[in-house]
Amino acid sequence: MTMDLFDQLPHDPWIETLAPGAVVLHHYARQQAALLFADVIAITTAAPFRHLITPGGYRMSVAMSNCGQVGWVSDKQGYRYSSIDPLTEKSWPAIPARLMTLAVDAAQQAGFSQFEPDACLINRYEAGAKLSLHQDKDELDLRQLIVSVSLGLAAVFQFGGLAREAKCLRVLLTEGDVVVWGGPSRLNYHGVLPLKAGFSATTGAYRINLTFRRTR
Ligand code: MD6
Ligand code: FE
Repeated sequence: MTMDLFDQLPHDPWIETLAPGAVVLHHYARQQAALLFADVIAITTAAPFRHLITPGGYRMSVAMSNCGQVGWVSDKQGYRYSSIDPLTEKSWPAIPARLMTLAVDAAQQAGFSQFEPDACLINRYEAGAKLSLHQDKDELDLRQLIVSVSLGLAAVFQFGGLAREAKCLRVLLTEGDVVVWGGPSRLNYHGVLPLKAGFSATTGAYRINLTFRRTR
């Protein structure tokens, strides 16, 4: 009998299940990372990254932008989706074809057909930036999944339960990792721990995360 050591390693991309309906397709988009980042640069040239102010008056450490028919915005009035970028007072740039194809293919890979995102929120983390535990619940139809794509520096993603107090799993999200998340865990609390300083050949000093959603 021959022992093939490669058979004992996870296949690339390898799939990790976080909870019912939530999987990580590790490295799924890695070979496309530089092209995806070029799309992010084009989008954020038209709709620049900005640090939103939460309804409570705090400046978010993560810088954000959007593409798609609507974008996620926050100010003293609250969180909402808006078809106009309040910074430029124009529509958001369209979701580029390469990003759209990636999101739809990843959803299908995870067993969800029929994903038609209308919004993509873009998060940019610098060293020390974090995203506190939250639920994504500003979308109209919470049966719709979310597809998340990470580029550049790695970060620790916390994935909890339906109560803020529930114990969190910790998953390292590295370049090209895609999280496909829907079904019973759609409203689970989640967050990102403060980014460690580093250098990425793709993004330099940053981590970029894209979340594709169907908002209405
Ligand atoms: C991030 N992601 O990874 C933040 N939300 O930077 C999210 O908040 C998120 O990855 C909903 C679904 C997937 C996500
Ligand atoms: Fe989220």
